[in-house]
Amino acid sequence: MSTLFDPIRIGDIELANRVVMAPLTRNRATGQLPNDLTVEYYAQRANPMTGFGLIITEATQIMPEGQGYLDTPGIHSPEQVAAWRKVTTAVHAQGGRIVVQLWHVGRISHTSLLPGGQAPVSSTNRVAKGKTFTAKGFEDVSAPRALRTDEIPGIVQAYRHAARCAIDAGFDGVEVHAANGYLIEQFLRDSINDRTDEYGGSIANRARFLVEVVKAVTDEIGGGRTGIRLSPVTPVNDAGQDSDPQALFNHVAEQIAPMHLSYIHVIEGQTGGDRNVAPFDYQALRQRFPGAWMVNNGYDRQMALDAVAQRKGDLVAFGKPAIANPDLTRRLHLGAELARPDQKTMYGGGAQGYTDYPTLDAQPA
Ligand code: 8OZ
Repeated sequence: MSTLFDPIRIGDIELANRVVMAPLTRNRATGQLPNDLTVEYYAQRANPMTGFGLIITEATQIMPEGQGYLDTPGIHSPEQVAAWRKVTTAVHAQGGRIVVQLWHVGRISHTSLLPGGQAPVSSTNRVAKGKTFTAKGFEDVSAPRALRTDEIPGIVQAYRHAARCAIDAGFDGVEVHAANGYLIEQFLRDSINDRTDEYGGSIANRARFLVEVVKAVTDEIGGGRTGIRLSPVTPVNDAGQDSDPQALFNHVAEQIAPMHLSYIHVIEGQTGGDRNVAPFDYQALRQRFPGAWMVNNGYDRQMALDAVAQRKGDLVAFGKPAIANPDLTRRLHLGAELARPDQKTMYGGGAQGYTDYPTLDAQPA
């Protein structure tokens, strides 16, 4: 029987344990570039003897038009590849593994963050109810412009290019961010997508963009280095609820199954909140997918141990605990107390609340 602390191979990537650092937006990039603090932050969490078997980076935009918040990093320019290379080198020096999360926010953005002050793009021109974080603090998201059908191949190509950049930067792979009400979910859900072209209407049409993105990324870097994050029922970012999430996501799992992805990373319930926000049969998805199954959302030690022992998941991703516990795996192994993250330093700022959380050993007794 496998435990949370046992190694696992996911696609082409060998992991020393099944404790995963979830993607966490921290808004500390310097002009869309990871910096020395970013290197230190990920390196602190990379040694699998104490830290994570796999690190998933913070959400990282695939193109300038895909940015939605202040000071998030990109993975599309030579400068960004060079800057991320320092992160991957430091993580690998600790024996760790790291994939980059590929992100396009779609309509969850603000004109002040976009090239030339342009409108965000989406599946729709209906504005989301919600706020983003800009240079002026929290502001309402801007009204989007629905992508023309002939623009969609260019976005798919941008995912492919970003995946190539990720491999050039030394990442072990990528995670396609198809969750939390961002661009891919803006196509998936009929609570948002109001298109009349071949990217709207039926489930197959609404899933077309996701399938094209995953096909392009796997063609470029291989399925064994590609994971995907899904959140079938989360309402965050004004995603609403699809009229039939089970049928929609069953179809998604069936479509991506032949591409042999390394893993699906599923957020159970409302992201960072109620795990039972809406009924959904996650195991029905899992049965349709041949790769590793990564579960996420509010897992504590016992839930994580049980999930792997009872084979409900192959891997468990931790968000907030990863912020405050660089040695989370060691603490889980020992049954030690977990430090809690400081909400005030979660988004933006410097080293405080980022690289200064102590390990158990470094803690004053
Ligand atoms: C919190 C703040 C900003 C962005 C997500 C990328 O929800 C995010 C995000 C989370 O997936």
